[in-house]
Amino acid sequence: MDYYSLKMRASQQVLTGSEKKEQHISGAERIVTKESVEDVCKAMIRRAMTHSKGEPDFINVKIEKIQAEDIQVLKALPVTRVDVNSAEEGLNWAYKLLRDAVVENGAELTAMAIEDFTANLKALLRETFPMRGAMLYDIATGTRLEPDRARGVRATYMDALHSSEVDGKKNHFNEAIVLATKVANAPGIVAELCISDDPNYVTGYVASKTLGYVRIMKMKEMNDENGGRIFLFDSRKASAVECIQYLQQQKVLVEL
Ligand code: PML
Repeated sequence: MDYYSLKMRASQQVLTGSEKKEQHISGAERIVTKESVEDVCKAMIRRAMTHSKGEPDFINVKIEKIQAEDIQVLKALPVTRVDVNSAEEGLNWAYKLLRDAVVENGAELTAMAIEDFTANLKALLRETFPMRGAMLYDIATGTRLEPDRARGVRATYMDALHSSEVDGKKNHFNEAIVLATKVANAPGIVAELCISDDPNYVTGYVASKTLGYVRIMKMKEMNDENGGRIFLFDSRKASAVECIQYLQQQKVLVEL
């Protein structure tokens, strides 16, 4: 069977002072069969043109053929949820779960001492807010490993298996479980923390192969556009090059 990777990104030029800057409006990606290519493209363009962030003046759609044998099929991480009464409680849950994941990984050897762990994470999270992609943080050395710190690392080439449906709307959960499953399976990844940058979406998650995908129902206040992703990585288990190569190049379909 022939598969195609479809990627869309839309942006707008905005004037900040005397400088023109490109502002991201919308992005989406799918891996679909040949029959769905046209309809999915149409839906992606509709998504870009009707986005609440504004009307884009640049839309790029990239279509690439993929060989079926180059696709890795993964089982989705098991999903659980944590209901909380406040964003603070949600964040504390996230820090605790990440601590558990790091401890299981052999905490006494990490540069992040357990008592400093939460403070460290809070600071790292703030650093991710302006980044487009995720932070890749090495728990063995306490250093950031993204080749481009402003851009971060982006996990790409993934979709849900058999998801040939044409849906122009963003479904945060569906897209996130696919991404989190791919990330958790990347070489050297210990865990992931995600808070959405959508000001209208307060649910986030912590994920790892051992924790599964833990939805934390509130991790920030409504109307807050600060969000980010941190990939906790262990350089004793794999090289950063190997991990980034998997995140950015390996084609993955996730069985939900
Ligand atoms: C994003 O906006 O890309 C992050 C989505 C997080 C989804 C969390 C969930 O609903 O499980």
